Amino acid sequence: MPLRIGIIGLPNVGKSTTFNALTQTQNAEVANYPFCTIEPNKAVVPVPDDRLSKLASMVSVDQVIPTTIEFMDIAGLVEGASKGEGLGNQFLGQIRNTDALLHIVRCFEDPNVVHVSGNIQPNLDIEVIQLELVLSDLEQLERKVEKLERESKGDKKLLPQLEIARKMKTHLQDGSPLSTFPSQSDPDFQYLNKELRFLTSKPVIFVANVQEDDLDHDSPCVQKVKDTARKQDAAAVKLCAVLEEEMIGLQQEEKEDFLTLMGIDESGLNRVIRTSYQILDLISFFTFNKSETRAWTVREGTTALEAAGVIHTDFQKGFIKAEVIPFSVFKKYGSKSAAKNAGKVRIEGKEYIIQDGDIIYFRFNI
Ligand SMILES: Nc1nc2c(ncn2[C@@H]2O[C@H](COP(=O)(O)OP(=O)(O)OP(=O)(O)O)[C@@H](O)[C@H]2O)c(=O)[nH]1
Ligand SMILES: [Mg+2]
Repeated sequence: MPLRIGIIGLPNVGKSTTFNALTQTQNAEVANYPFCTIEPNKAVVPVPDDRLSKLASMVSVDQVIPTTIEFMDIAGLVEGASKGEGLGNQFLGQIRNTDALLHIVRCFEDPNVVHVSGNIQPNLDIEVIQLELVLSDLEQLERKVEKLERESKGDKKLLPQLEIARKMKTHLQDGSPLSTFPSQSDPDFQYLNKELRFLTSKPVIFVANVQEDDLDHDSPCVQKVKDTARKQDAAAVKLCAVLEEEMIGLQQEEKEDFLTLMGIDESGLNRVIRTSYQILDLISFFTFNKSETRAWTVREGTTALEAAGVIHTDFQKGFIKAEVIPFSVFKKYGSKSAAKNAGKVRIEGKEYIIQDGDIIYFRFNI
């Protein structure tokens, strides 16, 4: 199951522009990856990773299969969206199944692009969206509380869950997101969170969408977005969506020149993807055989046995051991056999904790 990210924000802030750039740029970079749009507003995007293509050239394999992220673009949220006015409610339902939210905030001035409330006030804009998320979660939770009230009459075991659900409801009624609910480790909180997939407990990356000439410094608007992010323990990224769109189709070198010209060292979209990995504690490991090199995504702390299962259940069932070479070591020796001769291929067991950049060969017997 790829990592899923939902894009949210007010109307006309650049969500679809960012989405389009994300889906097309990354596709152009990894040319032989089958780009797929599941639905018009949903796309699976390869995760850019230089190490993967380097590995492929070292082992002379043409087929490169990157790991992926799924992005979902929804229509702009307006005040009242959570109450089901228009299609709002339905949109929020679409992003319940995501792992994180990309909250796009407009920081660009453009008289030709209407701002819903007349002018740009990042703090207020963010509040409007976050309130809608709170209200949507509250609605979910109210239904759950009613259900638990009925069911707990016959099943007293449900009373602790009802109690925590009521506390969560009060928390939301105060306008607070569930990410700040005090008892995060309570098993009933975790159970409810998993079942109802609350929007306000998802990690958030704020994206300040700026105009071109604000890319090389933080405008007051960007500073406000970053302040808000810091207060909420969230991440923040600055980008210019229309510029990212313009970079679609450029060759790697042209792209680098373009970025230098703009005074930045990395495209905003790469940064979005990298930040998503960071906030979700995700890492990549690599495998290769005669026909393909491939990247895989796991959470930090994943064991070799679990990682084997990500590839194939047979790898897990028949797990014998894992041969591990960190990417940096592989790069130094240039091939598996050279690394082996130097005694640099480690043999690890089921409990080994996968490290970012590990190149792994699973030995299994089925
Ligand atoms: N000047 C400028 N215009 C932008 C930028 N990003 C987006 N736009 C323009 O803003 C308009 C709306 O952009 P979209 O990406 O469609 O906005 P959206 O957030 O998806 O809007 P809804 O789907 O209606 O909620 C388009 O005309 C874009 O070209 C930017 O960085 N600078
Ligand atoms: Mg849109």
